[in-house]
Amino acid sequence: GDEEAQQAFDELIERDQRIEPRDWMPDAYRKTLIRQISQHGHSEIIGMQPEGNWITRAPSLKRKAILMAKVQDEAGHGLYLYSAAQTLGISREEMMQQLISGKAKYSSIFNYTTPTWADMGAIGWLVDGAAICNQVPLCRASYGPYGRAMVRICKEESFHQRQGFEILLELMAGTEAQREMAQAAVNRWYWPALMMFGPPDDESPNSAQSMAWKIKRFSNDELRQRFVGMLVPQAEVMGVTLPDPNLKWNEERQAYDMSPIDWTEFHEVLAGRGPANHERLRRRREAHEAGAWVREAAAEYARKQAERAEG
Ligand code: FAQ
Repeated sequence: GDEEAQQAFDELIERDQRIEPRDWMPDAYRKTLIRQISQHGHSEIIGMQPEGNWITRAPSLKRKAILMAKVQDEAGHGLYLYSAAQTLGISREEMMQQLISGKAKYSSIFNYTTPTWADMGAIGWLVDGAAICNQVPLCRASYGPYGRAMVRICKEESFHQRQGFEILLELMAGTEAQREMAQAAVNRWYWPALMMFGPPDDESPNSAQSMAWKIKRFSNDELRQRFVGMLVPQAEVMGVTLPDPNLKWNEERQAYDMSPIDWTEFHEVLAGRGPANHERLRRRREAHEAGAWVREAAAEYARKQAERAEG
């Protein structure tokens, strides 16, 4: 019965083994995975826009080719993640409806604008950097299809982070105006990147259960600390300043002291009132509508192929 199934599930989690799509799982486990994986997929798909915005204006053919490849990788990540969520019993169509109706969440970070080329560097360095910090532990998530998708995604994400670092490094070795542009982009993206890790631990309603289920392995604040620790030496190499006058290693706590995060801004963005929420959803909706004929043609083609196979 259900009690036995629950016990088998608990044992798999306890032994650090994987839950697979056909295994019995508690409804709440299924629900939280659908929530997190679909939000993650939506973030990748919406996350194509801030950088897609610069493909036609990249400063050289080489930069344009790299940026196109990166944005294509993001589409691929979105698709693996949607596939992983589908193994839990939700359809692609339903997830897409949740996204374009504005019901689904996606990462707060993609609601900020990209006014300069240096923002491409800051996104790669800070946003992909935060993504890696958060996602490397997710490679060990207890749900098999999610953990396995994360392995490939993290490899691609590391390349993305390096290309962002390299854009900023080159700008920092350039003219005074280029250095200022790089610093301004770092100033714009630093705090929003710290917010990517989610609310502080004592205000994170999902953390305790997700950690007990071994979906999450570290808390939001732990990962945020780890991220800052990764940035400090890299900022020194580039010569950029992280925009927090109170950022300092605390020997006693073995952690960085930092200024408080402006959680009001975070909640405003989540409520749909960030700088680009409206634009992001509008463009996603338009693309979905413009793509309707492709989906119809593909479905019709599949139907004919099936008919032929039968006949
Ligand atoms: N934005 O209780 P918790 C990328 C929500 S990387 C929006 O702590 P949880 C790569 C949260 O959903 C970005 N909402 O929740 C890329 C929950 O709401 P709900 C995507 C946020 O799940 C780079 C509520 O607040 N990465 O795309 C945010 O335990 C460059 C309470 O929070 C992932 O999705 C936020 N920042 O922890 C692409 C990673 N933070 O659902 C293109 C996977 C929290 O109860 C270009 N996800 N919320 O209504 C996770 O690791 C977790 O879901 C967390 C949140 C850590 C994000």
